[in-house]
Amino acid sequence: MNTKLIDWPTFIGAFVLLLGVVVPLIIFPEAGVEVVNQANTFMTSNFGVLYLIMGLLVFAFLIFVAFSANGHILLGDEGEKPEFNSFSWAAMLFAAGIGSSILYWAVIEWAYYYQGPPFGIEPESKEAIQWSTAYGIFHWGPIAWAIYTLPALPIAYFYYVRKKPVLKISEACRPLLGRTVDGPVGHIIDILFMFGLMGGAGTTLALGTPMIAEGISELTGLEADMTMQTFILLLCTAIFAFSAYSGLKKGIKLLSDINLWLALFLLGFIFLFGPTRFLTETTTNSIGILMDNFFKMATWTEPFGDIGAFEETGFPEGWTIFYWAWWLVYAPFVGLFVARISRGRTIRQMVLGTMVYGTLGCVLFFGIMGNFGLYLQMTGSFDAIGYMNEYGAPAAIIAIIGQLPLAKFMVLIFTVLAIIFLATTFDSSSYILSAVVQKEVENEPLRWNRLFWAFALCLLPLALMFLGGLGTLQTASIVGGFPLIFIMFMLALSFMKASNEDIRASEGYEPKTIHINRKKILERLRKKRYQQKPPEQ
Ligand code: NM2
Repeated sequence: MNTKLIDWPTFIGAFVLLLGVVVPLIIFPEAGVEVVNQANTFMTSNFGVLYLIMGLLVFAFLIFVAFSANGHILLGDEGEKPEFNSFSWAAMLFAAGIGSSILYWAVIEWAYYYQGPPFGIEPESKEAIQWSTAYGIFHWGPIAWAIYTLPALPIAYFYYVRKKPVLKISEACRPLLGRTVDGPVGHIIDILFMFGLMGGAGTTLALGTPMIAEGISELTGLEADMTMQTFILLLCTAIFAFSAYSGLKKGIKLLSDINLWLALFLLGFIFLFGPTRFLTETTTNSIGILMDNFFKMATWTEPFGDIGAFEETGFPEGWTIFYWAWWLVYAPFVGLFVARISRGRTIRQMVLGTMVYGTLGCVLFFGIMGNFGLYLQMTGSFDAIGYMNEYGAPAAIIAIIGQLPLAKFMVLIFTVLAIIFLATTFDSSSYILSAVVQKEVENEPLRWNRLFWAFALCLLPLALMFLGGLGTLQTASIVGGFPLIFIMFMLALSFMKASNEDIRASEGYEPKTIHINRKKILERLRKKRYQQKPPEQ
């Protein structure tokens, strides 16, 4: 076992932090639930607005970058063409950023909004239906994808412009922090990034596992209990471990490709054999609602709830704030990946590409799967909400899929899809976690190191599932995401600093202000008109 390559302070720091959270939760589950819920309320009610402001600022910043001089920078050498065509690029982007959670939330998110809408709207009213179709797309839309893209800016810039491969987030802060990243500050940044990612993956794995368990239970008749859930988590780690260990590097790539086709098949099937027109119309309509209310949704803090003027629903804390935190904890990790696949694109293409393609992909899932559930509910053919309130969300998700023609087969496809998604989450997260704790990475992180983090990743979701409750799962991301708010700002500043310096230093660079000479233009126009005149007879 090669241990010389390991950056021990980061390795131990991150693992101790993880154990420091998980062990007390398992030893004192009851007090644990209490503490976790208090942490959730404390963070979201005091600092919730910070997450919302961060979301808006990141969105505005990326639009600014895309259309500024910095947006024209090519990520590569002069004249280089994009390494991947747009379709593969978008597919890889989606595969990296999206996991089993989209299967979970696309199917069921509307039911939560319908029962607990924002803006003081009557639950289960006609108005609530409208919002329930739009909010899912919002939480998986342009702001969310902007959060994903920001860390890709400095990382891609260092990779392809300054030609310095970066695998650590601390390294991406170097232009701003200088030498200090070589000391404890750098370790702290990396540990916080790892802690966030473990929190985010914890939320993903703890949501996905019970859903897979329900799918297997539906197919085999076995009970979806904690034993089965533990077994599933270990199975997914094992699938991944096997492919990592046997050197089947292509194994995971193959799994992601299978996943892409299975997902397209599932979406196509629901769209064609489900209520096609309803799905199309409702999705189109919800895009309109989203565009009309984009900023209202992005800034809804339920401001009058605290003083009793409004009934307090906890909508922003339970949803928008939680979601921004959840995207945030994955952001540096997805950023590393987006950077890697963006060689030969301009910064503007990379930024607009993630925001547009990412959002479109999510619209497909939510528009087709979510509105299918809504359709069943509205037409009275299946009471998804009643089912959810009685048996829980994971069971309701499987039951909704079970309403399709060829029910068993579709549940099988859905479950396999979720399992592969989960295995690829283990693969990619453990890759990054192990790479961050190494001083150097040649081709691949050390095998034992990777397996270590893959198994470490099981700990938090096991504890969270054991405690139970959606709020508990959300807390992992919300708490883990908090320090990342500040790291995001550092990443943005680092990028601006480095790229502005280089732009200024570039030979022949001239500021892009164009001075309009009105006189000349008028003259030219006059000449043109004269030329166009038909020759006089
Ligand atoms: N996000 C996209 O399981 C997953 O889909 C991982 C979750 C941040 C909500 C990402």
